[in-house]
Amino acid sequence: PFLQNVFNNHQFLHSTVDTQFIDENQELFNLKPTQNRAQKLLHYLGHVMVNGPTTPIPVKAKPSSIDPVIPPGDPPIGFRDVLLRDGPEGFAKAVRAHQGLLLMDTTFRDAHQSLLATRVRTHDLKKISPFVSHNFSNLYSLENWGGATFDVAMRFLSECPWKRLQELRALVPNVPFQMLLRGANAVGYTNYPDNAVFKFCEVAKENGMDVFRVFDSLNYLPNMLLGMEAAGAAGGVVEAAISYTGDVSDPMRQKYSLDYYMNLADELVKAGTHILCIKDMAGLLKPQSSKLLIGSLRDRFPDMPIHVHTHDTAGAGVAAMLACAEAGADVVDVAVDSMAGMTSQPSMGAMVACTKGTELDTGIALEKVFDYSEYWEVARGLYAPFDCTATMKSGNADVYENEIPGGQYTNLHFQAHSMGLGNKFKEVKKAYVEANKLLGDLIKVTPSSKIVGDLAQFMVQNNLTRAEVEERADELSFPLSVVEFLQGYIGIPHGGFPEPFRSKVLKSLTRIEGRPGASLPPMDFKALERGLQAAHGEDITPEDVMSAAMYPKVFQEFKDFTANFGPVDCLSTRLFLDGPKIAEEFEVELERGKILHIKALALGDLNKAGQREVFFELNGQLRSVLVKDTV
Ligand code: 3PY
Ligand code: ZN
Repeated sequence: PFLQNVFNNHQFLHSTVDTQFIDENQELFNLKPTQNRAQKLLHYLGHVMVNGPTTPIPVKAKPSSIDPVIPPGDPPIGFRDVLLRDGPEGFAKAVRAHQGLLLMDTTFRDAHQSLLATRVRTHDLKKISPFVSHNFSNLYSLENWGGATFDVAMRFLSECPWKRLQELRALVPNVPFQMLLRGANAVGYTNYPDNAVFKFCEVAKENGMDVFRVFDSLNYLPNMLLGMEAAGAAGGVVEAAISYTGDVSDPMRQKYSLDYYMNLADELVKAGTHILCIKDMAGLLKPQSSKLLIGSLRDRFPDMPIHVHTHDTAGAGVAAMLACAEAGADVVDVAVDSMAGMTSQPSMGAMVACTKGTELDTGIALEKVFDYSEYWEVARGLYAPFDCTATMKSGNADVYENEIPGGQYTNLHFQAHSMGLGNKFKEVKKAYVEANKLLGDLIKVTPSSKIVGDLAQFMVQNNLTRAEVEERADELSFPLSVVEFLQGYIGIPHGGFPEPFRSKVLKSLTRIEGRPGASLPPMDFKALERGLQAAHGEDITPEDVMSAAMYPKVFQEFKDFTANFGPVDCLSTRLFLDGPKIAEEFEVELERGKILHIKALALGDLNKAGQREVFFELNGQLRSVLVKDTV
């Protein structure tokens, strides 16, 4: 604007001013791109047209060119109304008293975390939200936040995870929102100071979160209790989740026996959880083990609502969830059909159909599930470049052996294939089993699963057997995550650390005693806020402070991106990923009622500075942006 004013200045135009100063100080013209939001958006689109998407694309498929259609409907009262009226205790009572089986829909979080590398954007979630609110008002909850979504939103989608929460909340007032909280790790991969976990929950609750599923990747009770306290203090529904591994119905698998789970459940109930969850992150529950575990929990805690989470990796998800429901579970997790199966959750349509007319009837109309599924089938096409089905064609019952969590199973499969070594996946899975044994047979879920995965890849890369790793433990350079795990950075595993392996690896390195977060100094949020204001300007919100508290570097990069390209969340997913075609005309709603009409006109030739000029028509006016060609 300053320059525009100068160039439009009457005296300047008629050369009646001395411009020598400008001539001699050309660095004055090294300005950042204009602050105009529309111009920034053109800059982003030009960038994508010249260089491709800013989010890494694993697969060479193009996003589908068909935009999903939103079916119509009207919103009735849901469980969130019960929660707002009666508080977390009243909500838990209503859930337990409910006749029939309740469902949590994971489509907005775990399903796309497991199948589409967590890439689903707020844009596509928002479009279908009114339909969910109107037609699935009897869901126990909609899982739409936490886990990997927080990090990926900023890192790869260049959008604010808090804004997603706020916008979805406005569109879905009646269904409780659920998030996955990694206990003392909040939404990160490592322990945070206690006050950061408390503050995070407080801000999440204020922004519309209702149910906090709290787990710890080692089922380490002190970490779980910390997360539960934080969620409870924020006024949220506390859903303490026991991560499930092994097989309670197998007498040969006694490390994680029925007693182990019952004792842990006792502690969590004693600690005041509102809901008790079994989190079967790898999909290991078979009908037989479901019956035994859920039946025993139901007998021991007749008044406690029980919620079960699973993945369908082996293909037995529906059978297992039916067995859980028959054994007394109140709620099970499903994803809409077109986003279900394989490493995702079992199919909503299948659960609804299989319980129809029985005591477990979900009360959900199957035709609505079909419509919902149709939306997602088309929406999923937009994410073809990230879809695991590009390389993975089926689930696999070998998960009962390797116990790899759903999301990680997809990641490892993809990594093996992208190295051009499809058959390496089998080797990685075998190494995963061996790495798990080396580390003492762990509960495996983020972040402990990553530690086992890192060790497995280390073994494959260096062609090492378990015996060789054990023997040479004092001389090998292990991945940092493995060393830090052995130091006690994420807590203490059930049964303690493996010896002599631990001592051989650590030698004189420090060992953390007890709960890692207890020894971390509290985070200074005021100082953090001041630092952010100095770096990014005054309009730093409490939500921004929490984003930076969780992911300082990712947040900074996100803010830098936005300063350059503006908020790109208003772009449709195909435009975001692929940019417009030449001569394509489209509309972008910058904010409610503020619509830009854009036409992509042409891509200029490469200039000497390695840039291209990209020409657009913006609301009828010619505009261009200069983009560095990095391809
Ligand atoms: C996560 O922590 O993101 C998970 O989904 C664990 O199952
Ligand atoms: Zn999961």
